[in-house]
Amino acid sequence: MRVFDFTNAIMRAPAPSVVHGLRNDSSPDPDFEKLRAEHRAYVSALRDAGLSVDELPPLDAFPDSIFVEDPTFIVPQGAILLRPGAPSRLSEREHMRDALKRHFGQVHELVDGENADGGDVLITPKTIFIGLSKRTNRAGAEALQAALHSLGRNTRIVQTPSTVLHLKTASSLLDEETILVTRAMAQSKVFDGFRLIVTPDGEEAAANALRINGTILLGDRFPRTAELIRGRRLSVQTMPVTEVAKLDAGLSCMSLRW
Ligand code: CIR
Repeated sequence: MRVFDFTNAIMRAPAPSVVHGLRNDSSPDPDFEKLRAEHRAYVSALRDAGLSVDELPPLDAFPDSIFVEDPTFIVPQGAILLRPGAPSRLSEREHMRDALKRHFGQVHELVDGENADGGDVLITPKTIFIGLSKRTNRAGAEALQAALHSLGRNTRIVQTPSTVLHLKTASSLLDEETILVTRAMAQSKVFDGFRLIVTPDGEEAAANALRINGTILLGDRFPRTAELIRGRRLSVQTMPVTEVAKLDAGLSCMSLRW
């Protein structure tokens, strides 16, 4: 199954409230204008790669709503409206429904008690990995698994390392058989059978990279990771994500792609 060929994306413009987004530590608030510039650079990178980007309006009532990857999950066969595990993010899903229906004939929905964040879901050619985490519970993972099976996709439920927010905070697919991972993720053995590239010490946040067609988008603070990826003859485009990182986010979180 081809998993890097994208023609479409959904994104949401940041509202000023984004600076109050959730974070796990006491990181300072991001700077709104700088974060907006990072978001614009990301939209441009997707458009330059040939994607048609449906950019949704800002939602000031939901600081984390630019991270559209979490309330929704998309494969070319269909869309699933998830239920984010953070209470402040749950109703973001209500603001994604119309956008999903604009693009997909069939939209599956998780129901009360089934929590899953799209950040916990990694697509690989043969299997879609669903990570159990503080945001994704077993009921949510199993409901998502059932929805994906009905769309003809194979899945596996695994454990997200307890040190990270989401499965994809610590992993991203670089090519059909290679995954960029943090050391903790590599030690978990979840991706046994894949070739693993481990982020160098101090560059763990690089693990949330994003391949769009032939290019890997990577944060610009990770030169050693960039070198490792280029060493595998893959093309890398670096982007600023310093402000977004203050909200425990990276490159996959800001778009839905298919
Ligand atoms: C949150 O804690 O939900 C946001 N501040 C960050 C979400 C990042 N999303 C992702 O990794 N898919």
